[in-house]
Amino acid sequence: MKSKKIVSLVLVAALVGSALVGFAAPRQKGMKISITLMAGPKRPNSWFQAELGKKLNAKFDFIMLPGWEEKNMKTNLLMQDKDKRPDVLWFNGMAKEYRQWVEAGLLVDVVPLLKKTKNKNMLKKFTPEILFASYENGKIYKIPTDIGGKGCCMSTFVRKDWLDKLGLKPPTTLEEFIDVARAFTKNDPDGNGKDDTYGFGGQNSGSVDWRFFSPVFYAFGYDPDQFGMYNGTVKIGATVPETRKALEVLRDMYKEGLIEPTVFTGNDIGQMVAKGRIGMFYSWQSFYEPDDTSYKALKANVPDAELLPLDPIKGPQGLSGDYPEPLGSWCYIVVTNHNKNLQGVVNVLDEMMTPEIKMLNEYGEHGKHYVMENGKPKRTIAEEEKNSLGLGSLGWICFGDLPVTRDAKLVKLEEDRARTANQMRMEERIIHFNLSVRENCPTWLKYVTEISDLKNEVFVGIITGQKQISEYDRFIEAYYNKFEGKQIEKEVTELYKKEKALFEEFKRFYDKELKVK
Ligand SMILES: [Ca+2]
Repeated sequence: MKSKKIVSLVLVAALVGSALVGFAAPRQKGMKISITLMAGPKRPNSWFQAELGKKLNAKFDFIMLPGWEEKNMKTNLLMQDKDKRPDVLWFNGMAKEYRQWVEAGLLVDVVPLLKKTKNKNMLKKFTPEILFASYENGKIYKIPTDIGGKGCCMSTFVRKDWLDKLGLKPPTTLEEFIDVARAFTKNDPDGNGKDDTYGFGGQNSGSVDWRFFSPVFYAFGYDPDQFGMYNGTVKIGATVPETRKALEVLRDMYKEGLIEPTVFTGNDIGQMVAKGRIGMFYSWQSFYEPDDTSYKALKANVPDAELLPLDPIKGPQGLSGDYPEPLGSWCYIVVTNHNKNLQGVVNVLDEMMTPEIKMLNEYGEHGKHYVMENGKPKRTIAEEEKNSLGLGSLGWICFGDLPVTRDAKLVKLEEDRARTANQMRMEERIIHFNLSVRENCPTWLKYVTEISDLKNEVFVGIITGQKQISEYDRFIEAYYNKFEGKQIEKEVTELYKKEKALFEEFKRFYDKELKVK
């Protein structure tokens, strides 16, 4: 009897021992919260999961969503099963499913819960613009996340060292932009004696993306792929007469050989920048970061190479702009009816949205996983350890700026571009809808694929000299006749008016119910 007991004690000790080996982290206490996660290394039961629980006094169950292809299916399965339904769900897209969850009563209105949180971290961060897409009839069922952006992620860039070498100034007008592009193409700016550089280039990840042509299109006021206000009517940018003029400029530039041609066939812009093939381009602001892979590779090839961000190029009528990001979010979290302590869940979420937790998520524990040098965190662990610790798991969920000193040049670039992008938004030359275009504009929905295909075929054809500019007029004719363009404009303009009125209503609700005083 006695020996049997000893054996079982030994067994228990062995089990506890192995459990401790598996979970080097301390045991979790507090309320249980399950949450689905999409970002990060997708490691369940990680150090980070336990550490987060310790900090927020909660026992977390991280449910990792699979890749982009399967995430919706897994999400649907979890939501359908009342036992497996997570307390907090991360999602993006899924408009139809979201509607079904709301109607089936699976989601919780977080308005009264957010108002009762101790520090109101979320409410302090949410502007009416950020929250508007979540609002319906006095309720909020989805919480926008990943909202750290400053309003614009892109910029025009020029090779400053090439400008210096050829004795040129940074271009400000479209005329100067073309002159610089010409010099970069024809005057051997890299000094290798070979005709191997282009004035202007852009990215093509499998299809033509007109955003990369923004310096020319925006100089004429509009984005071919975005809605904008035109003489009191909301139109798609491809159909306004100014866009025809932009196409003529691009056609002439292409004919002169100033545009790097793989922008129409497929390429990797990072490689082109790194190899010094193009002298100007429109792309992500992250190219300007000293740690950027492409910039570093460029510097390794040409030590005095320098990328300079430019204010947007001004067109003949003085118009210019940068691409404004939509003000809402691309992803959300919802609180489901699964947990018995809903206020507790929202309290924990609210305490998750702090710079400290953001720092823990990105870098781990100070002194153990990173050190601070000149106000900047520096990892002291390898990439693989970062993953095995589960760092980054709360990506696209927790928000708040990292409490670190940022490069003044980068901060200025962000502010400058936010300003020039916001100008484009204020002048209503780019309109992002919060209400669903899909639900409100049936005619647009009916033809959008055909319109887009025809536009791409005609625009690429004209720029590359395969088609005459008169093909643009045929495109417009098709837009208004075959694709019922007038009806599209009517529906989209009505949507814009409806949205403006609803936003005013929401702002009154926000000021009364949600604004942190
Ligand atoms: Ca050359």
